[in-house]
Amino acid sequence: MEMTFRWYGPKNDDITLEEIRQIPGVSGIVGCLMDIPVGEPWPRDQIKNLKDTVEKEGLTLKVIESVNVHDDIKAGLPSRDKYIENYKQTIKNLALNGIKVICYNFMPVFDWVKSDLNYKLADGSHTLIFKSKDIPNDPNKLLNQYSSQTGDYVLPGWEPARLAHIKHLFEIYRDVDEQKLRSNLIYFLKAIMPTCEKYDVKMAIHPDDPPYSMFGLPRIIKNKSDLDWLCRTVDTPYNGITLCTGSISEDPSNDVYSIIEEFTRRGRIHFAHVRNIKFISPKNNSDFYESAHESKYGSLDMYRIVSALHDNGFNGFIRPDHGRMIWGETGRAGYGLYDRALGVAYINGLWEAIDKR
Ligand code: CS2
Ligand code: MN
Repeated sequence: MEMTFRWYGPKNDDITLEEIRQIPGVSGIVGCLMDIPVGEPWPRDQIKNLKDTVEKEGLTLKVIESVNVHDDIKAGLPSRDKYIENYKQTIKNLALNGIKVICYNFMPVFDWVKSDLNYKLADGSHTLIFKSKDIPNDPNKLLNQYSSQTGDYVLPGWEPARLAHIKHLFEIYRDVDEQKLRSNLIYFLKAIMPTCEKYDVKMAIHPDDPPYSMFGLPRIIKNKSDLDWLCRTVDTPYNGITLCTGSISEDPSNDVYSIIEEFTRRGRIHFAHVRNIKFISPKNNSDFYESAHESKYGSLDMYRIVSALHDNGFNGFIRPDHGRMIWGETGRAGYGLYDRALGVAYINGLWEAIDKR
């Protein structure tokens, strides 16, 4: 496995590459070009710039998170073919700069949903929390709340400029149920797979977060059978998975350990997001917050998670996922330096111990 760390780029992240390179055991950056509007092809020179910047610090750039998929593709509009061509161009341009894995998701309109990005835990740290009763019916309310909590940062999937057209976005999904969304995903994958194969770039879909419908919009990457369907329907290793332990586990009926075992064995997990979550109360049993990475702080057994990857031959990229804000740090929700660095050290420690068993 190769340990990586997500970085939003010089203009969109307070954390520097100099800081990241000092985290023991991190060799790769998971990067992105935040400023390219969704659907536009990523220019080769801008990718090269990013790669050069990362490599100057002695780090590698082999994973992109995310190349977002335009809503016209997800909704299956006639204009999707144009956006698919752009996506293929982006894959090619990334490949020519050494990128091996592209993380993306197929959630309509939004990326992840939480009810509060700055929830204070008993130890004084701050974290992301999901309480179903605090999710407003109107996503605009959530957008306003996020904007007030994130300051200058733009949350991927919650870009105010794109969501200015939120009515239109909901409109285009009016007749899109799970079945339609599935066929639109397959249409997209079948169209891009030849490019992925030719340029040796693996696609890695991120599970829906949370893994159930939000705001009446369909979600289709929620559990083991969805992942199985995805892998069987477009049956090539280039059609793979970003296994996000937190997102998958947010549905308490998902067994994250057996999902990791199965899809690692099948060679379909190219990228792993390893984080812990803590279910809050037995009554509302899908409410949770994002805890420290260590097993005892959350509801997941991180030893079992890392063992499931290790013992089934995982050789892809891995990163800690969201971290809490600790030691007075402020910044991009979920993406501070300190707690994610602790996550790296912990995952690397588990890996070494398992490896020497
Ligand atoms: C990420 C996702 O921050 C996060 O939770 O895991 O936003 C992820 O980057 C996207 O869903 C992938 O497209
Ligand atoms: Mn994730």
